[in-house]
Amino acid sequence: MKLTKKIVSICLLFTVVSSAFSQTAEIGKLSISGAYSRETVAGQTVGAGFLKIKNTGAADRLISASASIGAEVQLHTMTMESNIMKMSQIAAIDIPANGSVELTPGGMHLMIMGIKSPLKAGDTVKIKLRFTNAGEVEVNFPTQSITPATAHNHDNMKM
Ligand SMILES: [Cu+2]
Repeated sequence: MKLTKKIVSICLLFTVVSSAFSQTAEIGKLSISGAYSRETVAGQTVGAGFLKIKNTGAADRLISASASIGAEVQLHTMTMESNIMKMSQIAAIDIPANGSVELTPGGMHLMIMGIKSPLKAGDTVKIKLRFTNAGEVEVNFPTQSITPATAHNHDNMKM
């Protein structure tokens, strides 16, 4: 007797998108991972970049960033002000000694100002980061869709 099991599983893919481009970079004692940017809609002149910086050395600071696709790249933070999220520019982002800093939607981020054409999912934005001690490094920021979650079904899988 043959037993066929019907397995239905739903996979929810949150911001995980594989890319042919490396989103990691190493400079000095810093290692950068999970860098990505978000797609923009027509007419939108700003874009955002997110990443994680891990530090295995002494304290450092991210002091500036630049990208050829935009007029300038600013360092931003988000704060809650009477229930409204407000963005403001900051001069630097501290990276603690033997610690890490994460730039995420809703928190600190890179703001690409004056983008020349919309960022599309699948594109890769190159952003140059400058640190006080570690120096300069260029990082690939693959552009991800702004859809928060993508669902797909694995139907009628036979086991
Ligand atoms: Cu911003």
